[in-house]
Amino acid sequence: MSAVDRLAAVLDDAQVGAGAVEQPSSDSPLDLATAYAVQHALIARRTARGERVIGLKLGFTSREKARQMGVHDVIIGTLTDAMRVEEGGRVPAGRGIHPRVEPEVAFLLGPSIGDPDADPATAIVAVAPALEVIDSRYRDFRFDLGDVIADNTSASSFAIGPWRAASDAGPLENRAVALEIDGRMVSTGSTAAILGDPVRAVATARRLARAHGLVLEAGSVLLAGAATAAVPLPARGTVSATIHALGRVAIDVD
Ligand code: OOG
Repeated sequence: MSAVDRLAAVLDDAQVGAGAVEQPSSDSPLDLATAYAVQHALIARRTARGERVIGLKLGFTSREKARQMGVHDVIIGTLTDAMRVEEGGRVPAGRGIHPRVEPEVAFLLGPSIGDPDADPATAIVAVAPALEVIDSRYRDFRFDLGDVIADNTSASSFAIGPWRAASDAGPLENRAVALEIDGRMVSTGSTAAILGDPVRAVATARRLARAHGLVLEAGSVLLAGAATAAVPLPARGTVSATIHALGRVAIDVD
């Protein structure tokens, strides 16, 4: 087994068994190409078990998130159908290692995503509020850039609220975002925190996907990255994200 496959197996087992592992960087840092190769090998293990890739996600598109984690480059990860929780659905709190939750904007992409000459914004078919549960497989939720890329950007699960057609969603560049737990406000922000305008996530994802061998195709979901710092997922309760004039999405943790 190659070093890449070995690390993918360690991270995969850590996710399945909900046990934290040592950061590869504590030995020697992974370069970008190796880190993405590990992520690909990790996803190949999941698809071999029957999971289907349904989209991509960006990480560290907001300064607040980058500051929280001490990492400064935008990264890209892979979403599978097994990570998706139905809107209003249940997330078992005990399944993760040290899960956190963050409010996001989700995009549903259409055919022009495959056209390199098309304006990336025209690839957005629909927009929705989303919640992402992240759960680093590393001890103490600590990592460097290579570590977190290899760990599929901490992706754990996500829920997407009602889709709204892009044609009537209006400009997204400065909408209030609220994260609530059982009706208590735990975090607030603006969609402006996501690359200045979350629509920019499409061009960024296209560039990163091309650079690192990921596929962004019509029908894919794209999570644009968190609008606020992440908060610990509660042991139980209702977590919701609301984006002004776009909608609300909730999950039940128990
Ligand atoms: C990495 C994932 C970051 C985001 O939205 O910025 C991310 C992490 O913080 O563990 O998904």
